[in-house]
Amino acid sequence: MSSVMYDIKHISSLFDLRGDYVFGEGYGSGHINDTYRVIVDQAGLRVSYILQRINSNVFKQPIPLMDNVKRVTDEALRVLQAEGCKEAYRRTLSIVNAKDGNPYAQDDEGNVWRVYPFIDRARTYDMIENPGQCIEVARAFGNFQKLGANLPGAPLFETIPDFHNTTKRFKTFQAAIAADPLGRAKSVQKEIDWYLSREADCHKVVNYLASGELPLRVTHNDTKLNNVMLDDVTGEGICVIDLDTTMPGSSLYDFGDMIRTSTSPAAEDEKDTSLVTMRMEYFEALAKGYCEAATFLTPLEKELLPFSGKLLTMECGMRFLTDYLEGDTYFKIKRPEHNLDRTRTQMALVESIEKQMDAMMAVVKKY
Ligand code: ADP
Ligand code: GN1
Ligand code: MG
Repeated sequence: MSSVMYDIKHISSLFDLRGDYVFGEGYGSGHINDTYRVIVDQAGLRVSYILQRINSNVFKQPIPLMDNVKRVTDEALRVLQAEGCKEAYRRTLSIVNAKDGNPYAQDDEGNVWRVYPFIDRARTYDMIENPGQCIEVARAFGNFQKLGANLPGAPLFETIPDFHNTTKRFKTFQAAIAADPLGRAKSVQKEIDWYLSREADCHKVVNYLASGELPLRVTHNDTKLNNVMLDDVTGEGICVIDLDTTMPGSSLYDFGDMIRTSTSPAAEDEKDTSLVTMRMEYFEALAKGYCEAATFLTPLEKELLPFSGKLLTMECGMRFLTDYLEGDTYFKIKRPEHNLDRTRTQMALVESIEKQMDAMMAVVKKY
């Protein structure tokens, strides 16, 4: 949650919530936006909404971003309703407009806010609990990509340019080491050298995309475990959320981040890195769920599925370390060395993936 206090009651009043404000509270554990649960009394019935401040340090153009979100969620709703889904509004986010008719509202400081209906009887998980959840998560994101493949209209707006361009991420990392504004580099030389030694891996997918050997698709680009809601009763992956980075990308970015966030028994910020490991049973469940839904994958995309886990974990670790060197300006932190702890878990996970690459390849061949 942001350290800044906002007047949630006032901001809620900018939206067409058709009820009397009851209360609002900070919600969730995302690293980027400020998320609140707001409860209103609608003619005697208590109804919850999600109210979010879009992080403008991260998303420089929140209004075209909201246009993306509107296009994607409108299409999801249209498809669900055409299929006769009885709970279409539980299976996609949908935008609640502001009173002026816009899909967002701006406060007096220029912050951009949005509201979604609160998805009930479902939750997100920060830690994976069993391989069955991996199947659900991978299927949900695979189906989301299918939806993206049929999205009508012009390409989506690139909300963060070069978000997964690991060649550029590597250059930014090198620049942070050179600038070293807080003099932190010398204390993390081991970590820096570890990432620098893996430069070659950073160029692989970027080069395949540039040559056209890998296709550009509409991808979610932030497929961490807690960006999909699982039904409380059935465990089904019912709704993909956090759509801010939905834009052109590679299927490998999405699958890679699922491996990063859904195969290890350790938290992203675990201090004891000996607990971090890529569990094959969980990887197999991801591969199964994803390949069943993502029927469009090319042979090269399939071949690179195991590598995608290494790439996205490395990328994320490098981003955490860059943020640590730059003074923790991007990811929310709750303790001084939070980004450093995150950096180290990602290193341990990459090493675990590296050791199991051949076995992961054998698993992918089954699906
Ligand atoms: P961030 O970009 O900061 O990760 P998210 O959009 O992922 O923000 O939201 C943070 C958390 O809030 C999610 O992990 C989820 O637990 C919860 N959340 C977001 N949208 C909804 C919703 N519509 N219904 C219920 N919970 C939600
Ligand atoms: C951020 O917003 P959230 O918490 O779902 C980040 C991802 C990182 C992730 C690391 C827009 O995701 O790219 O992989 O933290 N989102 C953005 O946990 O940078
Ligand atoms: Mg999130």
